[in-house]
Amino acid sequence: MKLSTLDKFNEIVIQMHDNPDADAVGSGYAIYKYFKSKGKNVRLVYGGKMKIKKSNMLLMIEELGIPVEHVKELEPPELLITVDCQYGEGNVQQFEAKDVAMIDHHNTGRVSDEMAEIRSHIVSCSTVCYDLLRNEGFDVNEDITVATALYYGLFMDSNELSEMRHPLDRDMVDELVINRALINRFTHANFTLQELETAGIAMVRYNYDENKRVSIIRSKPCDPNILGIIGDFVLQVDSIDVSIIFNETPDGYKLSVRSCVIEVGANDLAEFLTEGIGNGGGHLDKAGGFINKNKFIEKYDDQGIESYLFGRVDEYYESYDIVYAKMGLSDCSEFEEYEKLPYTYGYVRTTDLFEVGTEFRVRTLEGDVYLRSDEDIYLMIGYFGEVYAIERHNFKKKYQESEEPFLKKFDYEPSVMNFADSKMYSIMKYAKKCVCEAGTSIFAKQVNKPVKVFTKWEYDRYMYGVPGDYLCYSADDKNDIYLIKEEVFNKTYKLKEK
Ligand SMILES: [Mn+2]
Repeated sequence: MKLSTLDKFNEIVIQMHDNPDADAVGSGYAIYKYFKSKGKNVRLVYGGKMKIKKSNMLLMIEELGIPVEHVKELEPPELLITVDCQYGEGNVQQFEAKDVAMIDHHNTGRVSDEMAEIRSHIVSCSTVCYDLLRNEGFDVNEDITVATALYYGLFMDSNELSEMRHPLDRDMVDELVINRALINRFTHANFTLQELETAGIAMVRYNYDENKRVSIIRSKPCDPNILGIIGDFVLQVDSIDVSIIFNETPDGYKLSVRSCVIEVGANDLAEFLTEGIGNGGGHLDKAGGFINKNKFIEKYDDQGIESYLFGRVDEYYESYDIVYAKMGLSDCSEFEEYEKLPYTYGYVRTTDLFEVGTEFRVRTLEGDVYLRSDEDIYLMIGYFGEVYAIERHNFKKKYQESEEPFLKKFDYEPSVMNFADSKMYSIMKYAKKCVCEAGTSIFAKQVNKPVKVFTKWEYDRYMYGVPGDYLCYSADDKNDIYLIKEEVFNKTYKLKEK
């Protein structure tokens, strides 16, 4: 959905879920400001029995001057927009409206269309709003209260930024100019005494696997941030290396994962625990995730969530391989030669982006990579918009360069940040088409257990492959080792005929 498709409406009500949290208020306020700037008649409301009473929320609304209204009934507006929730769901009072739009990041099975923007891989609805506004050229930094509200929304939905999953979440943190002192004040008015008790009870009832040094703790329904706090605390126990804290929500389970050992990336474990039934991710030490209840039941029937988690952790620990590209592969016997299918990709000359020698960061779906612009370094833009660096001589061997612009649209547009001015630049502007030369080949094998690959490029983390993905190395550089997702591989390579 493009936000401007809603510009044709004049009487607009933005509705947050009942008992709104920081993310709902941050999202609602930003969207409210957008329509205000268009001269619309707009209101920001929530329904339900409860009036907001958490002290951090009251502070947020008061200090940022957010015009939130608690309503019992509503004159049907021309357009109702639900934010951080979806019309007709249990957590949002249903009001009549002539038209309804939705902006959300919860996974209910509904997908985006011209009246809905639903992105469940994004950790906060505030991030989704930030992206919608950015696409309209609306400068969220023009008003510090808007930037601060969006930031606080993301901050609270990502356990104080520790469980961010998507590069867009990180872009937003980098770009927003906020009132940090205020965020600090909100943070110290975060929990109620009752929540302190909930945390205490959860910690007393821990489950523990002493061989793996893993603890799994179920908490009563609570603010998701409590989970992270319990996790951080539990991880300080001398005999615990990894902790998983979870609670039940109306539509699923919210998880918080913590790890203090390098062999277990909290983000990978969160992804693994939620694979196929939700989504998860974050950082190596702190991560979060969500399991959709319907999908869980569909796949695991009547298995209890605790036993699922313990079983899944076992699977994760069972084995994964580690590959250090700089050291090469010890055994290449099972690799087969594959041919790249003719396909048009994008490429960018790093010297088109910045002057030679400029240090910059490329942000991709797989993580950040640090580079220096050089006539010899190109960036490739792959099938799903994934970006990776390639040396010019290797590029020339594999692809046919053109000066034609590469105009493909991606879900996440890869961006680069120049360290000199800390500004972000879209690389798509500089992207040109290239077609892979027939006969370009690589060696690959499908992996049957998880693998962690430390590539020869300086990523801030390892690449993580799951069974089904392909471990590859290029025919002319045995140290150029990397992973390709099964889905991408099947669409872009075929077995070479002998
Ligand atoms: Mn939210």
